[in-house]
Amino acid sequence: MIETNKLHERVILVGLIYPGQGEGETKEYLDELAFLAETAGAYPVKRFIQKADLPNPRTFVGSGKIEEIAGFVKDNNIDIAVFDDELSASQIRNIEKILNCRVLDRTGLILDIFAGRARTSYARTQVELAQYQYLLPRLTGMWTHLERQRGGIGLRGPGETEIETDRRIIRERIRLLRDQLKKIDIQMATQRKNRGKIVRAALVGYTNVGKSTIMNLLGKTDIFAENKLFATLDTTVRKVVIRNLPFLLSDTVGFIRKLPHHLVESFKSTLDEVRDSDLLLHVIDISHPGFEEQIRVVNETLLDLNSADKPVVMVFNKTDAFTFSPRDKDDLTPYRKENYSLDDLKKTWMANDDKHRVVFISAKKRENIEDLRNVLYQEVRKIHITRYPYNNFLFKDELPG
Ligand SMILES: Nc1nc2c(ncn2[C@@H]2O[C@H](COP(=O)(O)OP(=O)(O)OP(=O)(O)O)[C@@H](O)[C@H]2O)c(=O)[nH]1
Ligand SMILES: [Mg+2]
Repeated sequence: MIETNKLHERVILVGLIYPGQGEGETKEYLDELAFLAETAGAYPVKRFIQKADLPNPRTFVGSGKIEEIAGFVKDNNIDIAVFDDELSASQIRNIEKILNCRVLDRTGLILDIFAGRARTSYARTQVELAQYQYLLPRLTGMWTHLERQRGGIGLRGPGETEIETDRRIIRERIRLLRDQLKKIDIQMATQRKNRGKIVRAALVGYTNVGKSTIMNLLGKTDIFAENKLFATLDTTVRKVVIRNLPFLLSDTVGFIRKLPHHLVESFKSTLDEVRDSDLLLHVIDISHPGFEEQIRVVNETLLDLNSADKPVVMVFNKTDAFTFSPRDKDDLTPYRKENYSLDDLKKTWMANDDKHRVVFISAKKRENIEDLRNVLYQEVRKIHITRYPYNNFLFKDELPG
């Protein structure tokens, strides 16, 4: 769906600067939105930002701004205006009327990418459910979207009676998809149970941080890894053996800020893999300027998944791409984040402590992978020993005498 009809779609990005939000942060957010748009196959032409306490209830940005955007859209052949927050049905309707082009919000964009990425029927079912749940309250404003959805949806509006019929059809479809997913959930749970007591570790983290690359390194798999958001939608589980210690490692969908709640819900079964694991490998892209916020987002999502209390290994990846601006000797202004070198950072809260183990690696350049394997070995072993207290022959090389 993405490659064929969107390759050359020209989009503009629209975001608000909320009180307390810095310039750098705003840029990062729109960078991410641009990356999402590019991942969906579109070409971001220009960004519009406006300071506001809250989104304008009618048009998201103020009336002057929306007119300015309308002028730009008209003069520059813009196909879609993408907004960085979720829009209501009436906002979509109002804005479409003024801009005279398609309007998409962040959630809609993420759903589009997911739809293009879903490979297995299982992932497709989950995405379809999320799409319908998103569409239901927005039907009146969304007819242009329905029209352009290929496969799956294909409804047309915008007459009121049609909308009522559409609503009924969609509700019915949601019920059906939920039932289907329930059945799959049961199958998956059985599968997981059948894996027995073997220790389970899950790679978690923000999207595009290198989870699949690490999975491929450790699990000798060949998972699709690329510089796009949400390269992975389906969960892969592999048996990994470090020295003589076997465990299961799973790679799954990445998290992102403002991940729509119903999306998390529809991906419940995929994320059950995280819920059911004994150990988390929280992968972080340390070369990303917003990595600290990304850590926060991941931790919040883990909290949502009731998985915040599992043992965690923090894997700081992409050390090869890390850059910083060393501070001038005579510079007396306080240190800024950008002034920290990797060695400085390692002395901050990122230092190893009892609560979490920390490793710095470059999966791409294969640097420090032995460190990662050692830490994994130790952490898996701790859990393994509690499971198989009489089976410690595995570790006889480490027993005294
Ligand atoms: N510079 C650098 N790039 C890396 C490193 N590890 C992974 N990458 C690149 O980062 C991009 C994303 O890698 P993936 O492994 O697909 O990331 P992911 O976390 O699985 O992403 P999603 O599945 O989209 O959530 C790819 O272009 C990788 O080649 C690294 O250590 N250094
Ligand atoms: Mg991946």
